[in-house]
Amino acid sequence: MEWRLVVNMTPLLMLNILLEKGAPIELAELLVELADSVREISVAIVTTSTGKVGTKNAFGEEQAAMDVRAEEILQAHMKTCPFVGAFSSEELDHLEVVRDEGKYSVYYDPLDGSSLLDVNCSVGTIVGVYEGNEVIGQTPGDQVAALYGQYGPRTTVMLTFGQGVMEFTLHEGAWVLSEASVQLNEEKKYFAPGNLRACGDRPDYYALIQSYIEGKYTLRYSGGMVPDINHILKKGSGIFMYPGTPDNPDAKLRLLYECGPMAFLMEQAGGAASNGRISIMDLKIESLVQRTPIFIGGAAQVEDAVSRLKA
Ligand code: P6P
Repeated sequence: MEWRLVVNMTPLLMLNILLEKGAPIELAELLVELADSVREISVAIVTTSTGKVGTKNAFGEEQAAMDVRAEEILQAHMKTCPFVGAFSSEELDHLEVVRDEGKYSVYYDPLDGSSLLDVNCSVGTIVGVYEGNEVIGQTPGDQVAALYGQYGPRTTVMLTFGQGVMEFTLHEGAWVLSEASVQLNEEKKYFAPGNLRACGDRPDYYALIQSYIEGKYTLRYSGGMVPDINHILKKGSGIFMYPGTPDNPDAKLRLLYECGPMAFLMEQAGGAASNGRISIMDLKIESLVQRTPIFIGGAAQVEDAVSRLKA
């Protein structure tokens, strides 16, 4: 068994917490490696330009300097972690195989919401982990771990490996367990209505939004999926929505790099995630660039919303 050199107490502390919670050693090591990537990105974000670099990602979206820098940091960690066999990213157009004997493949959005950097809003990194190097044909329900890092006033990591959801907060370079068991309670009325433009083509979505307004729901939408989902997990309530339209039924958000990991985390916290017809966790992965509509949050709120929308 290959043990990593623990350069400081941080990895050991987080590693021990994950092992005590029942994580297999190789997966715990990988999660610590990913948390270390988040720590490095949190440092880079402060000094790297918020501007675009003139290149495009696999989805044809313009790349910010921090998209590229975050990708570099994650690739460096994925290439050194002995348990990673392959990885792919929202910034790549292929699966990067790093070692045939690797136990896991890793799929990430290195800097989700990078268009918010120039206005200094909170952004994040989203990661899903699968066993083996071949994810096509699997479902997000096959994930063995998922996490997101949020770069806000504080840097936090929300993670699961199937034993509930834990939050760690970066404190003076060290990861501290800040919430041992994140759970929804559905007591408050929050909503995060993404893709409001769809109301023009979707009278059902428009009617749903109207009902939240009439029901005096509190709007909590930042334009960043990570802070918007984090709001639901930390407040214990709410729904985030990003529907499709007749012209673009699959909408914008990516199954592998955004919706799948978020669905795993939300279900582990007692919530649910749907594409408007079935659970995101049951969607068959057919390509690395697959997109899906998403309705995610408290289970009752998701069920109610989906029942009132025409799939
Ligand atoms: P829109 C950010 O670009 C992102 O991928 C998610 O973080 C966010 O939820 C969504 O797109 C916002 O999309 O259409 O509101 O800009």
